[in-house]
This record gives sequence, structure tokens and C-alpha cells, in this order.
Amino acid sequence: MRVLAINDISCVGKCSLTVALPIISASGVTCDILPTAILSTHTGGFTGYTFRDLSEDIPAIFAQWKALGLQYDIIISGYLGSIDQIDMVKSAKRDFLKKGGLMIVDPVMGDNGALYSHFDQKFVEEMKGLCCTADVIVPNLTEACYLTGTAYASVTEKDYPAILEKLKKLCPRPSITGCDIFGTNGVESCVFYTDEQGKDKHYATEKIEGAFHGAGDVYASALVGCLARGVDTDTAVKISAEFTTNSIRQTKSDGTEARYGLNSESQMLSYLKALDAAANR
Ligand code: PXL
Repeated sequence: MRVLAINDISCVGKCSLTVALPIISASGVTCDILPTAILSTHTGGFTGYTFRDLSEDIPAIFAQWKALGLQYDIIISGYLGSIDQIDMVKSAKRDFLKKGGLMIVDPVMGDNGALYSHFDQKFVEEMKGLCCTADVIVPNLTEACYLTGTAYASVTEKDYPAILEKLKKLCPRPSITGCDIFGTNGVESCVFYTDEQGKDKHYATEKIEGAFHGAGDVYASALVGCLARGVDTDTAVKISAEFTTNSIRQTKSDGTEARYGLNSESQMLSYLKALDAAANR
């Protein structure tokens, strides 16, 4: 099983490839990478970071990979620095995804109701086009709102099913992370998702207060690991959501600054145990 992760390298801040590569590899599958840019830190909560766009290198990388005849079972794309890079992901799918392989798009664009620096409405429109080429998309609630033209500020929990329904116009198996619901146990954080039979479902974990950077990358990487090992969507969502919540809890108890990313390292073993049990069922 061979996975290609397309994302940036943020040297500091535990997100994108520094999260995807360890988690997907530890899941027990080959993870090759295509770095889209190299930044000294990620762009959320830091200033003065360096940003080297690697777009120029990508045609030659693809040419060599074609000569090698590389083909992937799963391609996952994450942070993309420009509209050109969105086109580059589309061409990676055409040239390197096996017939019947899985295309997963994490439409990284924003959080907490706002777009990250460098992104605008034109980028959102192009990202919608990329989502249309995917089998699975994993936006957070902010990104789901931008992709569906929903006003984030007025969203309540009653709206989540309708947002999921709208996302299905882009892609058959969307999931939305970070959806707060107010149940009998207090506030819970939910993933709303569509399974491989087209049924809409949700899975709730404990809500831990705070804005934790890189949570979406941990969730998406764990989901890829599970799907790559043949785990069904329900179990993959459950394992990935629990791993992410455990990592958030660890980060909070360690007291590290949220912008430095999730301390998921110490939670990896329990993720892998859950994955192994599900994959070998
Ligand atoms: O975690 C998402 C992400 C990935 N890569 C870069 C980012 C962000 C979010 O801010 O800035 C460079």
C-alpha cells in the first residue's frame, strides 16, 4: 500500500508533512511526500516566517516519477500555496493515482470562521473544483462553510446535516470536523460524515476548550492511515477522532502553546493499537 502526501513542510509548529509522514508511516504503509513549500513556521499565530514556494521544482519531480512508473493507492493533499498548486494536485491525481485508488482532499484554508493568510475567495472557488475531483474531503467547520457559501457566524448544530448535504454536491464522502453539539453530557466535539454507503452519520468526542493548531492534520493523517489499512469509514472516523482528542488533551495538560501544534507523539501507541485491532478484524 503506497500513499502520496502532498503538503507543505512547516519546520516548526507540527502540522502538514511533519504530522502526515510520521502518522501515515507508523500506520504501516509507505508514505511518499510532495512538499509544496518550505516555511520556517506555519502561518497561524506566527509572524516573520519564511515561505519558499516549491512549485518550480514540481514538473521535474513529476517527470522523474513518471519515468519510475510510480502509482499510488491513496493521494492526500493538504496546504496548497497557490491556485497553480491546485492544478498541480489535479495533474498528480491524473498521472499517479492507481485506477480505483482513493483521492482525499483536506481543503486547508482557514479556521475559527476566518481564512488563513494568503487565501481569498478566488482560492476558495478553485478549492471547490479540487474537492470535486476527490472521493473523500475532510474540511473543518470553517472550511465547510466557505465551500458551501454558509455564514459561519450564524451556524448552529441544527445546520450541520444541511452543510454535509451541500458538501455531497462536491464529493461523495465528505466529513466535517470540529462541529460542537450541546448534549446531555455538555458540549461535545463531533465529526459529521458520510460513509461508503452514502449514509450520513456523526461521531462525538469530549470537547476540550481552546483553539489547537494542527488538529485537522492529525485527524486527516490518522484517517488516511486507517483507510490505507482497509478499515471501514465508521471505525476510521472513530479511531482518528479519538486520537485527535487524546492529542489535544495531552497538549492541554502539557501546557504547551497551541500554535506549536498537538503533542500527539505520546498518543501514537494507543492509536496504533486501535488501528491494528480494527485492521486485523
Ligand atoms: O495546519 C494547517 C496549515 C498547514 N500549513 C501551513 C499553515 C497551516 C495553518 O495555518 O499555515 C503553512
